[in-house]
Amino acid sequence: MLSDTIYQLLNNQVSAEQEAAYKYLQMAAWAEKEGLNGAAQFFRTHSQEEEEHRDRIFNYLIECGQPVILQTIEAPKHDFNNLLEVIHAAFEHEKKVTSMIKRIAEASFAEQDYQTFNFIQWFVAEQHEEETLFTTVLDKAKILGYEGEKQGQALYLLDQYLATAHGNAESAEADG
Ligand code: OFO
Repeated sequence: MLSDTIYQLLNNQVSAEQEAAYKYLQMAAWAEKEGLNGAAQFFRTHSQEEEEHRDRIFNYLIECGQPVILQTIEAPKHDFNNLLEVIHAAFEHEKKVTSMIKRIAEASFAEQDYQTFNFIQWFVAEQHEEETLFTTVLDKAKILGYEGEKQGQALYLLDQYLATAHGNAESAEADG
């Protein structure tokens, strides 16, 4: 049985993960429209990962005998000026999710709900991984000299990098 506070936080997180999936899917659609196939693949993969996160919390609530109540999700932003703006928007969203996950970790620890504290550790690690992924992508853009406005080779190479960025991050994780 979860406390009311922990239940509310986890139930909100189900919709927050769905919201993230929705945002990244919209970013993938924007990238497709711009002919950035690598970026589109990157954001589609990321969107699917968010759906997996949603399901993990959904399942945990069910296992705990708690009702899952889905919330309204606003239509995500769909117009962007360039790929750098999209990557920054995604990174900012990840930082917001990290603070939500941190709040669940803090609340469960404070309440001595060690079962939820243990459950949420996977998300703490995942958020670290995701923030690192976006930092790496932004570093790559900088190295390539891509500043958002200018099209051309740097944008082409960044798009190519994004096509495999998820796979690269996962293998670096496995090696480390
Ligand atoms: Fe991208 O994060 Fe879910 O939790």
